[in-house]
Amino acid sequence: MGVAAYLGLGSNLGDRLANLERAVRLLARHPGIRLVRSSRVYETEPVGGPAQPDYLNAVLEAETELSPQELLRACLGVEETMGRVRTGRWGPRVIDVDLLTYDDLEIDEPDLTVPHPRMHERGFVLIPLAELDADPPLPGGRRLSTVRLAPGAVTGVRPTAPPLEVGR
Ligand code: GSY
Repeated sequence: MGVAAYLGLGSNLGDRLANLERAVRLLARHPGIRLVRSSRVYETEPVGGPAQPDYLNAVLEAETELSPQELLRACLGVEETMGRVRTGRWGPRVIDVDLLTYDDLEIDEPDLTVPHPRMHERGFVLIPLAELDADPPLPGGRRLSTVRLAPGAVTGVRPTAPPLEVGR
């Protein structure tokens, strides 16, 4: 029995749904990762950065034997395999694979902060995550019931496709 982790997926370039599906296949192929469930797929207005296309976002529940650092490397490996070009921190991308939570651990290292430090401000993370977990780990021990979202953070988040097939 591994540790439960949530991963955030996002894409706003090319065939966005195909990109999410490919990321799922690549993650599922990793021997230390078992994908348990996916949220539905949401079309979401971009948050931050330059004018850019709308995203598709989803959240995956995983069970893993990997350490948080190994799981992060696996996520970055998927981005690399899919040819993500880093056009700046907030720019458009073929795929983004974020490690959102790892068990109930709070990690604050130069390359890894868990829970993801901005996840509680982002409707495109919280709405799909809430489908999978009514009380997920959030930064600083916050509870979902006390989170205040910015105006528009939720209205820009629309369900558009069923959960990604995780192959169980
Ligand atoms: O943090 C992931 C990349 N990203 C996203 C995203 O995935 N969805 C939306 N709606 N806006 C975003 N801005 C950035 S950066």
